[in-house]
Amino acid sequence: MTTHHSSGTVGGPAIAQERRLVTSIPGPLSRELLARKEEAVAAGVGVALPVHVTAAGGGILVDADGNQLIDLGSGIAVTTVGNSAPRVVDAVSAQVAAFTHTCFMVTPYDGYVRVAEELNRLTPGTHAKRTALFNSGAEAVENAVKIARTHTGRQAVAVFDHAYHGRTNLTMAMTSKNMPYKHGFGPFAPEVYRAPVSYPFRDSGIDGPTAARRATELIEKQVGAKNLAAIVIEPIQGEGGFIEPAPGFLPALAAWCQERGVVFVADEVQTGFARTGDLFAVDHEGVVPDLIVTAKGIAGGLPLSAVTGRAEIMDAPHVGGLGGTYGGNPLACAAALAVIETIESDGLVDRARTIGKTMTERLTALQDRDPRIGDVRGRGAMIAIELVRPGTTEPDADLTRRVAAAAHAQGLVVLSCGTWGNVLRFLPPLSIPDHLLLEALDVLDRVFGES
Ligand code: PLZ
Repeated sequence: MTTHHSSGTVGGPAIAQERRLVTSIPGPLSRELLARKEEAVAAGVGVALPVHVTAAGGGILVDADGNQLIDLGSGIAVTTVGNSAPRVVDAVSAQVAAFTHTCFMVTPYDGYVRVAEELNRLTPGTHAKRTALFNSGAEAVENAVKIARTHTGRQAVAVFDHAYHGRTNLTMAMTSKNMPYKHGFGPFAPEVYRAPVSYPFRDSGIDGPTAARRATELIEKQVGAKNLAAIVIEPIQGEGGFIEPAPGFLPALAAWCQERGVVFVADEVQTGFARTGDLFAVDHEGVVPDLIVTAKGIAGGLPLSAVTGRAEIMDAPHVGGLGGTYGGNPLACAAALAVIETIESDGLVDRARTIGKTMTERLTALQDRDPRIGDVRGRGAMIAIELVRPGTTEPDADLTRRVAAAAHAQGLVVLSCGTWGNVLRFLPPLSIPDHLLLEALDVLDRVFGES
């Protein structure tokens, strides 16, 4: 059996697994593309690092100028199995030659049903399950809410501070951060209520069950459990800053939901599919959600998302009530089946844990030397550092921007996140070889020293 992360060349194109800078970043051809982008693409669509990518694989992005950058972003936690992962390339190539689309609601096909079977098998819990497929994370979150509402006959939805659930109208309402996601885009969907989350770095001393009680008491007072269709929560908040709740928070919320007939929905769009060193982040504490929402890493870069959960909840909407033209497109389903096979055959859940251990050790050592790193957190290949003024919890977004820019200039793709924009997050593809991961951490060390 081949372990793709240890080979020298991975991905569709054989890309040498080395960082290489032959121009400044972005180089002249990347700048040319950026100029065209500014003329042709709506200004609202921003870009974090304007390099003109021409190929990618393993832990490397190649740009038009011939630079090779180390990828610590995975296209925001999508290419978990690597870019153009071999099995994905083979499966999608075979599918594209066979047929590209029928619309599952018109004439069904095997790939959709197999993805549903696999998700029913892999997601937490041994109860009878059903799955419905969609295109984007936001679309799947919206459908989870539709399903929870028909099942319960209730309308209210509870979400959390720092939550991110998408950019569609309902999911904008569910997302907490105004800029850039919501500003000027209202009015937003009604019946969405926000509760405080557990954020150990900022509410130290409040344990998980106490934080859960704080949230559920607020929901009981302001909404009423009998009006509540669902609680929707990211087990580790992604865009909000990789906020990992204190132990016991998620189990207490899930138990509260169960006692009151509230549908407990885990949004595992960013945390799912081996990313956190478990197949799903809720597995860490043995939490079994009623519904689980997946996307991103599920299909190696092809657009696919899913809602999976208890059969009696999933089957509540009337026949014809769920769907969409492209949901569960044959190419995306072929990719998802190849992703699942890759995760299982290549031991990628363990690989994520190893990557997490390496990153956490090195970043904690850096934190010991640099008091501007207030917190190192996350699990598996989903690790972040929160940057603050030394000795305080006052966010330092400026330093975060400077460090990210300096890392980019050194050929390191890092992303920022967090309500205050002061969190640097690291989401390497699990196909990154060790030497590249270590080099990336060396570069970060140096960049911090100089910023
Ligand atoms: N739920 C937990 O992380 C997407 C957003 C990038 P879509 N996160 C990346 C951006 O700025 O638009 C996300 C997520 C969680 C839902 C979503 C939404 O997934 O596939 O982007 O719709």
